[in-house]
Amino acid sequence: EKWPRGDEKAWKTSMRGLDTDIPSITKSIVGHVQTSLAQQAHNLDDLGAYQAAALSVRDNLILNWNETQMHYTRKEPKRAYYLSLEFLMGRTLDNALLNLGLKPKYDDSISQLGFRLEDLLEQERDAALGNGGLGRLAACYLDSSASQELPVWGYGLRYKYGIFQQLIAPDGSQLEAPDPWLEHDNPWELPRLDVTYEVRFYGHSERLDNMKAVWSGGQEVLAMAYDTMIPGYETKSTNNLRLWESKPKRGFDLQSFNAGDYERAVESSNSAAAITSVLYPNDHTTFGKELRLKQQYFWTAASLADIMRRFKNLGKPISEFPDYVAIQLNDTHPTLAIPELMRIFVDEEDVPWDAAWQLVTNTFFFTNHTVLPEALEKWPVPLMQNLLPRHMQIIFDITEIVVSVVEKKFPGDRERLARMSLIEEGYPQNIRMANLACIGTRKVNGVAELHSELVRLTIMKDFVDLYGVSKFSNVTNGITPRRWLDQCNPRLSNLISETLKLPKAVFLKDLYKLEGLLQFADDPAFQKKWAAVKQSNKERLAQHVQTTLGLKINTHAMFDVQIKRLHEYKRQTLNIMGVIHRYLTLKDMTPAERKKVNPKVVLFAGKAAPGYYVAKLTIRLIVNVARIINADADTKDYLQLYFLPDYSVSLAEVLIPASDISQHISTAGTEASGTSNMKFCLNGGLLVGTVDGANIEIAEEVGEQNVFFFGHLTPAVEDLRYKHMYHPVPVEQKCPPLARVLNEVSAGRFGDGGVYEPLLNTIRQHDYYLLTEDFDSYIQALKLVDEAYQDRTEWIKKSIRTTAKMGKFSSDRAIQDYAQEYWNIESTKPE
Ligand code: GL4
Repeated sequence: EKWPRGDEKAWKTSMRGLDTDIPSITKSIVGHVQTSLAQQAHNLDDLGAYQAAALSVRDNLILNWNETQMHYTRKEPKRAYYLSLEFLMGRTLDNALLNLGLKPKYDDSISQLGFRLEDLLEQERDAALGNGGLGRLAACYLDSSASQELPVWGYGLRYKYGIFQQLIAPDGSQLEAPDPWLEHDNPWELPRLDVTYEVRFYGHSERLDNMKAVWSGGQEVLAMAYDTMIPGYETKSTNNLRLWESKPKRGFDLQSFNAGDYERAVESSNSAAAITSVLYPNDHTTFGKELRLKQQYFWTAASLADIMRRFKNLGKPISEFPDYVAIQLNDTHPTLAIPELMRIFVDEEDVPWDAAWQLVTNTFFFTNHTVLPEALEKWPVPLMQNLLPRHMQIIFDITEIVVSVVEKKFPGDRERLARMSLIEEGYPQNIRMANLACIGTRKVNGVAELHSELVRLTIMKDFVDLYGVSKFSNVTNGITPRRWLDQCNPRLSNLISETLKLPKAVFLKDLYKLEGLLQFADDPAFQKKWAAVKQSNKERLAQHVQTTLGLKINTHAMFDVQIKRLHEYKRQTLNIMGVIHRYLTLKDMTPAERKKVNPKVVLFAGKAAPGYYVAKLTIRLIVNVARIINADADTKDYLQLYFLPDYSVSLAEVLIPASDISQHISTAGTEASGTSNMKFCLNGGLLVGTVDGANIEIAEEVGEQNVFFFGHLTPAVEDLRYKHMYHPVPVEQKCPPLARVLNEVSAGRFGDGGVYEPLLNTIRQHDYYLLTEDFDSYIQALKLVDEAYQDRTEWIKKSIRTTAKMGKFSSDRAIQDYAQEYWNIESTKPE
């Protein structure tokens, strides 16, 4: 091949490689201090040193990233694209160092320069472009894809503001502040000024013959790419997460400007930038806001244009599109990609409608993440009609496909047809995005066995009847052991490596290797080391709470943790009622009796959606109960309660390794999977939980004797709710201990008499999430937890056995499942 330009030798001798020895690392860091930051040694603070170190690490990432992308371009493998509105990445520096294998060297180099790596890591702000489990799952999947050298790219939005910062007001309630995470330069992204696409909104669509149309007019905005490098663990393979930012197509609207309407000209630029300004802070609820629909289309249109351009560069016939492209829809948020790809094929590429539909349905895959009805996306037809007139036509045309296949298989079954239609009748009519996502994709999956079964039995039942069951399967979620074992719990990772006599890389790449720990579970010397690691993690957390909140935690107590979004179905209310019950029980005891009680620290963290009144009231209750309990001299040695504000990925990394027991106590059938349950167990924490989501599969792996299960099972839930509705029984009768707790709260024992009534009434009245049904068995389970903890050796054995059996829950396993059973892609790496 001919060298493209200039003096080949000049190029080749000047190309730099990775900085992998300490002197070049130090040189690179200092170089960034001098030039990129224009600072000097004498006034460099931790933040500056972090930035210089990050820029130096980024240089290494970029070199690997370039090679990987060039390799993909040359090799032309089939690629998979993960479309997610949320990527909850957390911090990057530590992960990049681990994956590059350069952590010890950077550590040395940074010490030489007079800083501590640990301090620099703390300077980094979380990239918090997600709400909770769904967004964090996407981040774990990117790590696993790169680590397994799979050609997978993520596509999302570059929100200017991530999930809000949570503050606690003096009265205990949640306040929200914006999260300007880009305030300091973000060293982990590359702006791609040359990668831009125009995205149209509004206007009108004129139908031509052959099912085609011309969409014109309206407003056009620009999508510009920002690329984030995703390094694989111990491999050169470095994938890409491409996030789109919206920009006005022109700085101002020339026409309005010439007309002397300056305000209007500037306004158009404001509205374009608004599209990617903020992450919607709702988990499990949809609000039907036009701006959210704009986000969804903006993102899917830019991503598909980009995918299409890459495909066209291959020079293959369009009929081979699904041989080169697989697209995973992370929940229904990117469902507009289905009509958008139809629009591209039919209107722009002249593919006949039926052939286009074949291609589309062979390209997409859909993951459902919840069966809660309030999370099922529906968009009003008039809104869609106005914003995306061409897509509305296409959705109506796809509806015709549904009608004809259902008519053929179930002639005359009008009710079935009404349920399955993409259009829900009403005023206004609504578009059912889950139905569209189902019929427009090759496969639909849930995220844990029970959840996938519920998907088949409930929201997708009619579609199972239509397509057969094989279209609907399961991929149980997973977590990356790099972040959720080695990074967050280096002591445990070291102990495992030393005990198994294996380099860390062996079990961090093949988590089933942890099974080797089983043979050490009964070894007293190992048990002692295991317990010492837990203890030091508890002290690390206590230190963190001390410095951030000024609170003193009893590190000799059992740590009982519930950290997740605040939601009625997750039942933080059950937990706080249990805490109050424990407090009242302690108060009833004599001092001598108390001395026999297992001391416990209960920790909560989590954000509530800003508009979710009952969830916010729960936070307020927890904070105020904590104030009373922690100040009570009778009980404070036996029970402490904390609500840690502003839960984040980084906070989870400190909390999870410190937990003895964690709570996963959703009403059976409501938590699709849960992923923090896996993280706790991987770090040797035990679970108290309901028979729900991935708790079930965790128990299958670790043995039911190592999980504290309680509560009604999924099949009972529907009947119980029915009874509650039509034959309500007062709490006083059904569950006296719970009634006592509710009455104490009502009576103002924890202050604010009266303000909690709306929360308490959710339990006294419908009790949709069945707290009154599960309270007794919950308290019983907690009692078993206490008893088990008293026998510390037995407890440590349980803890070791739990960690040992977590192999299944590596996201490497999950992503392999997607790669093989869904996307049909293969590993490939640069030489
Ligand atoms: C969620 C589920 O609630 C959670 O159980 C699951 O682990 C996660 C990832 O699959 O997806 N669904 C929604 S919506 N938010 C979630 O976190």
